[in-house]
Amino acid sequence: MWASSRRPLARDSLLVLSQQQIDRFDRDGFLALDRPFVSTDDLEVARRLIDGLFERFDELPSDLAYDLGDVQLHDGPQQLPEINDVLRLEPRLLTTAAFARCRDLAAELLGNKVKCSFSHAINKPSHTGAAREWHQDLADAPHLAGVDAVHIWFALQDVNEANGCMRFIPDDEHSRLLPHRQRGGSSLAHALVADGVDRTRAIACPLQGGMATVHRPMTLHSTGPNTTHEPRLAWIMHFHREAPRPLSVRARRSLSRIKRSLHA
Ligand SMILES: O=C(O)CCC(=O)C(=O)O
Ligand code: NI
Repeated sequence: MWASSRRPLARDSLLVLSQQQIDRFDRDGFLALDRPFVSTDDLEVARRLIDGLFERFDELPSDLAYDLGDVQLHDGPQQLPEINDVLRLEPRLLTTAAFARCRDLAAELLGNKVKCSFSHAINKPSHTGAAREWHQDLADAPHLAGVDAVHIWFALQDVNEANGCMRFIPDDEHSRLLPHRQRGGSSLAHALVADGVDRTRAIACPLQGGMATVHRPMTLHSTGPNTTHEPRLAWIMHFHREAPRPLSVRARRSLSRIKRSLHA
């Protein structure tokens, strides 16, 4: 059992961010939500689907399922198994309350209709010394610089510093994309690690299952080892603002008619 207690969802848990939370996100580049925003039952549904994917880890294509630890592709026990494109591999995730609530959360922060551009899951097996070291997600996708996006790290069980919760370094006016190198300086590693990180400002974000942290692609973050007896699982969703749909020919003609009549 991953959640420490059964929690029905109170009506007032339905998420509406306060202005203070939105301002904090804008200032720091991250936000830890302070209460679960899905019921324990809905959390279990999502957890079961992600668990099912990790049970099939060895059968999944190796370009989607691999180790974020020292060596990306290898047989046997994995240090930090990651599965990419989970919505394509397990489309039932799209119908979960967790997905709907995370999309609402992204829409609140981005202030518009949003699209989930990427989604992955990371397992931290019990008693793994492997940390996901400091990095900026933008280093993996520098072509997305300037895109208004939020990355939601949804906790599938209670997380804290003992099992590897998220830690962030607040953005400031000096924030920029730092140089990154492959983990351990090894060409066999997939994970990128940032150089020159000032860890003294790091903030750990313990969460109950069903809560989430949100961060910007530029915000520095890491997770520590999992020293507990249970694996630590997270489902991560990247949302960006949906581009406005181009107007249809008919709509463009009507618009021109209206403009002409205004200037007539
Ligand atoms: O779950 C982890 O250990 C790392 C997650 C992460 O780096 C991310 O969500 O961008
Ligand atoms: Ni990351």
